[in-house]
Amino acid sequence: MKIEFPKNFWWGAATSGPQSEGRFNKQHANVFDYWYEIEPEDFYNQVGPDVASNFYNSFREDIALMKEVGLNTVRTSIQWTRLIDDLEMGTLNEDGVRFYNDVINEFLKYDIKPVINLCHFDLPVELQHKYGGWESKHVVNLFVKFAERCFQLFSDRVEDWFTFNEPMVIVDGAYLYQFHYPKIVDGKKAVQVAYNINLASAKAIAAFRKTNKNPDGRIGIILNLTPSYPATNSKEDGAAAHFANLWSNGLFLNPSIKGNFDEELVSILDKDGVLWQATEEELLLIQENTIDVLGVNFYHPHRVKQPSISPNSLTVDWMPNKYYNHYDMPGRRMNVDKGWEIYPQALYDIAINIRDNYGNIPWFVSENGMGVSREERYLDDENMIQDDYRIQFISEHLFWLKKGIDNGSNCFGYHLWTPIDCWSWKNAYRNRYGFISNDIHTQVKTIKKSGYWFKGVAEKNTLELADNFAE
Ligand code: BGP
Repeated sequence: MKIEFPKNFWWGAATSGPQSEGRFNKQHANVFDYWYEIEPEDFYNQVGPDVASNFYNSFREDIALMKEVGLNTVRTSIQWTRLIDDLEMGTLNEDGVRFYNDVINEFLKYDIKPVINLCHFDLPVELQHKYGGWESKHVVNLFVKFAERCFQLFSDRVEDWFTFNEPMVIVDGAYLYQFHYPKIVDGKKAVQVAYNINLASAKAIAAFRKTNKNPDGRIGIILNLTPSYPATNSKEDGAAAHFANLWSNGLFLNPSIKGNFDEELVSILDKDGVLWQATEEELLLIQENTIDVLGVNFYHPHRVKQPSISPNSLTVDWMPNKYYNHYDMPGRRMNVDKGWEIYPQALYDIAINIRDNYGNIPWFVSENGMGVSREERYLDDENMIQDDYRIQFISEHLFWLKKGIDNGSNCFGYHLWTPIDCWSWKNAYRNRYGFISNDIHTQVKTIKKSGYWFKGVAEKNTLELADNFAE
């Protein structure tokens, strides 16, 4: 079976500044740099972000390898902590400007479209300590200043911009479930942070519309969408899944695309006494500055069931999961290394949801992928990782994505996480995701079987599936 994709489809991969560059020559520490300094034992094998995949030093060789695996677009992010010297004034760091100019030009030299994101969890830690980070609207304005500098410097060559990657993860990780620094547990603060990041994104979009130099320039946001499916057909499980979708997906999707927050969610947060502080002026700004394009990170679905305690019973602290419980569905397919369910059909559901409920906005899969640990298990005699499982994983997701496209969803691309195995937050180098492997001790990079395979798909713009391919 051959499946052809739309013309000019983005065949690419995504990484981020903090996960690939290394700390070399960086003026400021971000929250993860700092966290590693004070609590290295929180990171897998105590490996921190100091070297990452050495992209700061080896970007020319790395981009040449990305070309070899056929990528026509690559996303990375500009680090606030590298580009800006004085965070209040927004003054530029000379080496930071030089570095990002060189990187962008190198991508263009190979005819790879650079897709640039502005915040991939990497808030300068000084702003966390001084102002409470995203809890503060002053930090929102400093971010917009940084964003403006990026548009002024690079929008002559960069067409596709994104304000944030997975802002929901900042809310969950830093303010609810303690997997990001500063590991606060505070539902009310979490809700305010979500609002403030929505505001920061809208303000950055407004700045883009004033400073962008490129007639083809577009701006968007990258959201991790995890469709929530109820455990059973019961009314209670249905309500749990409904709330989980409003909270995990709608909190950023609605303001980003429709310019307002879902009324039902607002009234629940209000009733629970945790609603954000907002002004009329800010809400108008959010309304007027919606995105042009959407990036969707999809890894796994979310199965939910009714909460074990009644949402109306008194609890000391507000947590969103008082409205739902996670449900381990028996018989689900798992990526055992990462502990995530594999359910490619969800990509079809996402495509149809965007088509029907979000104005069929142009979107792309901005991250999808399979993290595998101890991947050297799959090395063959020629030193190549035989990652057939990754080829199967990508094929299945592309299959369901194409069904969504055939049904009218406006998807224009697919990016794997990640081009070259990179450092990953608390998990450091545990799970490998790339088309290209990286020996973290020698920084020797080698194309995996999936890299050569993907090149063929990208060149033909066609996915070829075996006759016995199982959906
Ligand atoms: C996404 C993030 C990426 C990357 C990926 C894999 O949520 O946007 O930055 O970290 O997850 O994560 P991990 O390596 O922890 O499995």
